[in-house]
Amino acid sequence: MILNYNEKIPNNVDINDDRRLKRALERWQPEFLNWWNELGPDNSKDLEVYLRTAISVDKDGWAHFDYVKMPEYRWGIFLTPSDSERRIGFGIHKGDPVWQEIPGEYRSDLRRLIVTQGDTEPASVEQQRQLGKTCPSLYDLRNLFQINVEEGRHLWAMVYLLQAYFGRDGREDAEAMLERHSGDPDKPRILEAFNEETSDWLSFFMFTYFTDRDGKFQLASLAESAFDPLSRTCRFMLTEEAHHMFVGETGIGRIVRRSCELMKENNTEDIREYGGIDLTTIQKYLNSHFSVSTDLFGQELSTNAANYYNSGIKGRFGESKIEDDHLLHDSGYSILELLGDKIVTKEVPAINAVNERLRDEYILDSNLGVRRWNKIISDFGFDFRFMIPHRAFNRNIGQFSAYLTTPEGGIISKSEWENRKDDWLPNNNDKKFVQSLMQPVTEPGKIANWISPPSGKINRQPFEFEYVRFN
Ligand code: BYC
Ligand code: FE
Ligand code: FE
Repeated sequence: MILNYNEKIPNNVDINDDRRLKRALERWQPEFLNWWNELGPDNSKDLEVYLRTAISVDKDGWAHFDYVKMPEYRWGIFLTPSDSERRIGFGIHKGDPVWQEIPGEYRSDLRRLIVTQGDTEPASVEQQRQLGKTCPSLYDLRNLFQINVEEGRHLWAMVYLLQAYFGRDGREDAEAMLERHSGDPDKPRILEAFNEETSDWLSFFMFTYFTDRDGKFQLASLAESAFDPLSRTCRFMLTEEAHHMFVGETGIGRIVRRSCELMKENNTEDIREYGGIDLTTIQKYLNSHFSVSTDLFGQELSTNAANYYNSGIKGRFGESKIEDDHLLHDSGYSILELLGDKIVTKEVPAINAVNERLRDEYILDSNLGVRRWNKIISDFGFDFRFMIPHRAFNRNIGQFSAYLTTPEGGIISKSEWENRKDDWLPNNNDKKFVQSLMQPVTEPGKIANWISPPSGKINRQPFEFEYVRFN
């Protein structure tokens, strides 16, 4: 299915057939552009960026590459093609045809999920607003902007659902998406991980590795939804998400490679004076981003999640591939629990543990890239290994938020935490050092000293390609 770009708002959902919807979207479009110009990438409006634009929603060959000025990017509304045979895969409505309209009793839950999802998208753009000024190369600058325009499109995806299916409430929600801002003390973004500025590129790569990965798991769960337009929207968003996580994984991998080179050349682990980021510091950033992202899965035991599951509006990751009754009325799931000062496993009703199960899958998936980073280190012959901290470490949501632990998950006192936290999380010194490395490199083919060049290409263009033109 080829997408139509002749429309003011590119789409494959026939918005022309619905005058009220079209009006609402056309009214929202200039507000979105105002927001982009005010809170999107700073000082970027005249840059010509070699961007990928979706031209079809098919799995293969959906992308077109060209230079675009970002305010002229064609943000649109794209859903994967509908499958008229699709049936609800789980919960009490299992086996029924999927919904094209929202049953009244699920309206508020669905609205809340869509608003929460939508809110994260512009939030991430706001968080990354200043990063372009310190890019390590044009290749990286282009990847940052690609992610930013796609997160903008993800906002469009959720705003479309709100405006098409939730009437006046949805139109108000769409406005509010542009009124809450990351880090705003009065009107912050909804989820905590989206209220901190991403102020350096090590944080950016960790964010796209760990936090965009929450996006992957949440979107995949929503892609199972009985509400078909939500499912189809999320399926298409997932194809874009893959690139965001790729940028994170390869970004960290390239930093690790460069650090290992500097360690080898200078015969020391302490490579700061040679302008590299020592592996210990990278581990601290990993600890921080992993733990903040782990919070995004909610409480271990959640009646919200149980209700979403029962009613069919949010499923499990890979629901159709799981072999069970897809009802979860009498199955169990084992979770970690605190018993005194010990962390033990405990069997709970599976339906209450849907959030924790998703967090489990997320942690498994997070480990894969970490293993690849460790392989780089071992190939250099060094013994250092990155480790994903225990899920109890540094948490703000869920039962573990009441406790302080080591990265290994050992429960410790407040005074021990105060003594050791600077060894586990980036301290002011670390942040100052990392920030000191953030000097822009914008000459084609050149790269900052703290990161190695990419091995891959973008649309077969080499690293030396002029990915961004400054006119
Ligand atoms: N922060 O029953 P629970 C992405 C609240 S990332 C603050 O566990 P639920 C992206 C909760 O609201 C993907 N509050 O909640 C990445 C509830 O409040 P009430 C984003 C929190 O609803 C990078 C109470 O605690 N998508 O796309 O099952 C760049 C009880 O909790 C938090 C989604 O999140 C928190 N972290 O789970 C760009 C998907 N956690 O009811 C983009 C949509 C919990 O007591 N959202 N609370 O007032 C959801 O599915 C759910 O809202 C959550 C929370 C999984 C987030
Ligand atoms: Fe997104
Ligand atoms: Fe993303």
